[in-house]
Amino acid sequence: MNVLLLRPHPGNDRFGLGPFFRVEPLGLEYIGAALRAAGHTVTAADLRFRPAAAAWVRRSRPRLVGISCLHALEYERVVETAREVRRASPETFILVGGHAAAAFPAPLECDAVDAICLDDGEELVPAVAAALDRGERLDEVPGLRLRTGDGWFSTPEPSRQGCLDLVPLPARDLVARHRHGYHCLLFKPVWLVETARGCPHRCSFCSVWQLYGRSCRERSIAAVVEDFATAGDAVFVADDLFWHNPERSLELAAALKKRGVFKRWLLVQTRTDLICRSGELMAAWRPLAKDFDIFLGLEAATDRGLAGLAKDSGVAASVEAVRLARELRYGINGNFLIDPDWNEGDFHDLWEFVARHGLQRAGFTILTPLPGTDYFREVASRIAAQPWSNFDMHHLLWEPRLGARRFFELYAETWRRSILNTSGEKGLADWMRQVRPAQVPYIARVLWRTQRMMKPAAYLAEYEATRPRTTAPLVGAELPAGAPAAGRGVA
Ligand code: B12
Repeated sequence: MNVLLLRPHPGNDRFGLGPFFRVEPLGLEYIGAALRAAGHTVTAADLRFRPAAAAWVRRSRPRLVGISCLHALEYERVVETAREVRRASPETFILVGGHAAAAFPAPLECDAVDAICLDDGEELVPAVAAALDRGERLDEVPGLRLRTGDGWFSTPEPSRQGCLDLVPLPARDLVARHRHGYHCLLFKPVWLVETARGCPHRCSFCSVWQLYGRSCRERSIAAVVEDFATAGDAVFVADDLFWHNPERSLELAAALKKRGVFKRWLLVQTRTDLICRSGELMAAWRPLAKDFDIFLGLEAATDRGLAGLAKDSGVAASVEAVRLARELRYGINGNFLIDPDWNEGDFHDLWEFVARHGLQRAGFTILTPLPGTDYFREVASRIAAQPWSNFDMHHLLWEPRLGARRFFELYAETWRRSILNTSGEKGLADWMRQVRPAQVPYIARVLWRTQRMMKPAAYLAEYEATRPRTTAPLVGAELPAGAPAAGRGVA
């Protein structure tokens, strides 16, 4: 069967680190490998480079189209893409999957979509293809939301615990033509590698642990080593919590070293308390790359703030983790969350913390109830209707305590104190010195776009343009009955 896999343009990367990151659609590459193993012919298109879904449909004549939906902010674009595919080929079966689709499928339940995948795709997509091939009904394929003449219903429970080694290596050749367009920060081209999936912690803003029931699944050492060895020089590790299993992580570092793997750049994401107890591990990993960055969920500048986010860690761990990582010559990036309920003092506390610990490389996102979290379930029925593209953690979903104008002034000021401000401590020339001459136009373009984050008027204009004009809730009926009426300041 001909299968077409599509990665839509998210539609909204005007704010945040979006312009700094564009990575390959790794989930689709794994699904593509699984489909090929089952004998299907696979085409993949990354619509972020050329947004022409219909042209790809005409060219590849698919019986099945899979569309990925990673982030809640992409729901509208995913539905638009499904409509475009439907118009181009009314008989094609349209399946949507990916993190946001599985965590909260409701916004995708429309006529343009035939089914939504609530599980990993490696097993499920070939199962859907096989059923379509045999002309069978899909009711018995587990892990689907399925459109029928009587509305949407769920097929048997998904496993959500499938083995990550089912497909050892992604089919990276599917989007190889875009390799030089994939980039992270100053590095281009970049490879995305996954060694493990899931997280056992319970941060209130994160939808990952809630989808996977706090589980952590690992790929085999042999598969990961092969993937690293065949990937390029700059690697972003997609794992939700890197170094989670110390024994396995030490074993992996040793196996990579033995294979002679050495990268120009590595980026991993992890927690501060984990770093504090992982000195030996960190020392073992550091020689694997010339530059090695860690993305840390710093989240708040006070213990009270961290406790409010169920972070189960304190600022002492944040400070110690930063010290330890720097001692081992790791670069520290991170993120802080800014609560719409903040007063002026809260902003000042954050600025003071950032300055005191030299955390100007961190980013700042607005605390947002992301679909798939308990926080979302608590407040969703009282968030007024607005575009899902506002769920990019740089928009306000309701009027903040300080009022939108003042909030955005302080939010923009927070970004102005970061290294992304080219009028600040790190000027344009300093950035240019860090890249090869051929990369100067790219980095200049990215930085130029990023300056928008330092302009309160840019945020305010979007807030005014998409601010809810009615009191109709964003979602209602489909939320679990009796969801608690917590949350602050919600419309
Ligand atoms: C890489 C990544 C990014 C990359 C971009 C990825 C891309 N391709 O464009 C970057 C760094 C740019 C990014 C940015 C952001 N991200 Co992001 N990102 C991730 C991350 C860490 C890994 C995704 C990944 O590739 N995993 C590896 C692959 C192999 O797994 P997978 O994608 O889950 O694929 C499997 C299944 O989902 C399924 N599947 C996937 N696609 C499809 C398609 C079909 C048809 C089917 C059937 C199945 C299927 O099968 C696959 C194989 O098993 C996830 C974390 C996560 N666990 O999902 C967060 C995550 C998706 N991001 C998140 C967030 C919040 C953001 C930001 C808003 C953060 C910010 N601070 O600004 C921005 C938004 C940027 C923007 N404006 O577009 C949240 C989304 C929450 C939500 N409910 O919306 C996540 C879940 C992180 C978290 N802990 O909460 N992100």
